[in-house]
Amino acid sequence: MKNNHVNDIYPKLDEIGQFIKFGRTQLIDDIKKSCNNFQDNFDNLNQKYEVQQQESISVKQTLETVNKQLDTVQNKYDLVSRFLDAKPSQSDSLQQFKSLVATDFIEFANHESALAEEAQALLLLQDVEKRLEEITSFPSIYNKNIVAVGGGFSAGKSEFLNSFFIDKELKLPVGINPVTAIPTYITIGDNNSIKGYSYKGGIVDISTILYKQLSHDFIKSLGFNLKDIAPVMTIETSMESYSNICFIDTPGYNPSNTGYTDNDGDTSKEYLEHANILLWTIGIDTNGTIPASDLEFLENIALEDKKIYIIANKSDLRSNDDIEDILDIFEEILDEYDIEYQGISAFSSINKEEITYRKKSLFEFLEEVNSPVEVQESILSELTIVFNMYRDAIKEQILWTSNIQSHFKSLELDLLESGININESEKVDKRLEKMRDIFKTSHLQKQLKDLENLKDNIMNSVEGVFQSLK
Ligand SMILES: Nc1nc2c(ncn2[C@@H]2O[C@H](COP(=O)(O)OP(=O)(O)OP(=O)(O)O)[C@@H](O)[C@H]2O)c(=O)[nH]1
Ligand SMILES: [Mg+2]
Repeated sequence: MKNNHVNDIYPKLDEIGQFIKFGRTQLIDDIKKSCNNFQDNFDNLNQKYEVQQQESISVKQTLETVNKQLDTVQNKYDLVSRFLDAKPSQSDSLQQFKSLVATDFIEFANHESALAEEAQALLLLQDVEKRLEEITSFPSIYNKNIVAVGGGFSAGKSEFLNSFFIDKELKLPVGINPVTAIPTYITIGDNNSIKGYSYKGGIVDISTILYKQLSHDFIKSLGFNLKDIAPVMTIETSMESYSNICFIDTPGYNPSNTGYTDNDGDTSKEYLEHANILLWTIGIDTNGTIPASDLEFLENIALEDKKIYIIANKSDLRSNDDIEDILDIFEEILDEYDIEYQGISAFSSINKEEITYRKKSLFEFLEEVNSPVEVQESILSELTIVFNMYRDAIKEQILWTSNIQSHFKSLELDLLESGININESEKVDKRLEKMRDIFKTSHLQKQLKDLENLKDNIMNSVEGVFQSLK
């Protein structure tokens, strides 16, 4: 690059040379030489400057990369420490219920001997306790019908659920490698909300940006299985319908063995087994039939009390003729395997459309299962059954004891009638007094009262648990 100021000097020097006709050409040449040297130095410096500028750009880029890596490490560290630190939410009413069962109920049961099925009653109470714990941990889920989405890895389970989301900013992570690692409950909500649940029952808020990264690859980069400390996630987002449904996105039951996918099959099974409604997804891009391993998996989960609906996903990648043929084959196999299905939908999750269906449309099926669930009523009536069992048993015992007492009375009268006055024999009198004492009903009447008190307290604590969710 030429320095403009140096360039300007040359014509001016020539002008001066002509003006001072003293033959000072030597001086002018010297000045020109100095100017040339200056130009050379300037060029050199300029080159160095450009090299340094390049170096500084590359240093900046390296710094940016390092900063990004640092951010990622920091985010991972934050996430893990938040999960480890999260405390379970405490509901006073739930604590009260637990203590009523652990102390008051046990004490009552120890004193009471009328009920033969005591163990069954305790199991029922423990089951209610477990359900109340779940309800307080997942308040957005308790009154919903659970619809689990299952299937082989990459069948398009997550993409299928994404097709219901209105806000495109929020997406379940999808991809061609095993993606879904942590089962996720999805319910309708006005705002996006993503929460992770720690192994201790604590809750961690997760940003949409971080959530997008929570794939098997991310977990692999952590170096340990995040699922061990964060076994489940929940998402609330706007959907057009399904206010009474909670979908569950599950990991593929048969992932290829990369990263921490080993127990995905167990996780998948656990969640699918607990759901009453099952959407079984098969990617018909690669499958023209129901894979044998799918059938084997389905045979191993109790389907009898479940409604199962089949999604023939990725139908956009097949011709209409192909789709009809595939659905024919699906129907044949399902019948052959005695799997009672509600319907089959040839669906495209990418295009969010149902191309055709057998038996019942997917949307009709989902509308059908979108009915309200009365959890509070069902728990209260379960508890009522337990207390009625006790009440009936105690009442029966009171009746039996009263019967014996009246027999004693009759016996006394009979003896009197036959001329034997028992009051004359102190021995007989004492013995009878003891017998009357054994067969008195006052302690049973007290148990009945205690039972009513216990019932009131337990019922109130359950109502308190539900009240705290509102
Ligand atoms: N063309 C087309 N591609 C789809 C469709 N559904 C899913 N895909 C693609 O298939 C790939 C796998 O989809 P996912 O939703 O991640 O599959 P998945 O069953 O959740 O997989 P895992 O969580 O790993 O078990 C992704 O690249 C999706 O974009 C569809 O209906 N049509
Ligand atoms: Mg998935």
